[in-house]
Amino acid sequence: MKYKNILTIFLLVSLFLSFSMLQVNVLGSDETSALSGESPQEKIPKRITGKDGTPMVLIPAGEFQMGGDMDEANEKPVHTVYLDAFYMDIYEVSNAQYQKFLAATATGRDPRGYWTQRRPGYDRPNQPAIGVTWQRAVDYCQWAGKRLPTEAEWEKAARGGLEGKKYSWGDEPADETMANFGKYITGYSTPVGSYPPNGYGLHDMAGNVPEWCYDWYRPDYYQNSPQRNPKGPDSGFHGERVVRGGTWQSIPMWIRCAARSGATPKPKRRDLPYSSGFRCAKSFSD
Ligand SMILES: [Ca+2]
Repeated sequence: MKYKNILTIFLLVSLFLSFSMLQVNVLGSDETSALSGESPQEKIPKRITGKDGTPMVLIPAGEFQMGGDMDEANEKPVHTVYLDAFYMDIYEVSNAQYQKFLAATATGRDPRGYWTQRRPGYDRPNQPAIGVTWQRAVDYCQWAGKRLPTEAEWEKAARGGLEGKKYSWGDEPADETMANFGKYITGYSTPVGSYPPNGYGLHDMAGNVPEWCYDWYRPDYYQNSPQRNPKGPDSGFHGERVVRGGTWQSIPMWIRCAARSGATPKPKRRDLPYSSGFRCAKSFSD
């Protein structure tokens, strides 16, 4: 009888330990992710916080289909691209964050800006910074221990893990519940994160403010771009850098994941209200 009791206790303890280990595994899979294809044993965090205090999410390593097969020649051909794992800012950089950068760096101010002056419609702290030159965006990212995303990284992130879909949420038509777009006359940018996230948890990859990428812009780049970790051509068409995602003014066509455009890195003052904001990326290996 005594022997039976000991055996029962032993079995109960074993069951409890097995259950606990199962729970640890399940919890662990929510917080970390295997670096697919490279080192299945290695666990890396799915979310991190950048030096500027903003959350970033892991975009896993792997292939995706880049480009579009609509009428736009600069999106063709659709081609397979492999990217190493990287982190992407969940939100566009806000006025408040950009202000912190200006205050913390030698520059201290940016006379071109829409963040230090009262500009009704654009100047709230949680609205995205706009009118940022490409170089200032690069400087901000560096200050925050990050970098601008490449065009390929931006598009993979925008697709949110979906393949061959038109928008960051899928093929459903764009409407006012999904993104800030189509408000050409009366609209403004909205506070970052006002619309639902995509499959990777990223907000405003469609519309709100357009976003600088690292690459020079060339309409024909996809004809001969590298298959692994492309970083853009050596020079830009009319000296332009890539801008992605469309704006609060865009028609649906221009907030598609594949839609490409370029802009002069240092916009003219009169174009500032319509020029770019940005978000940062970070290599997993950094
Ligand atoms: Ca955007």
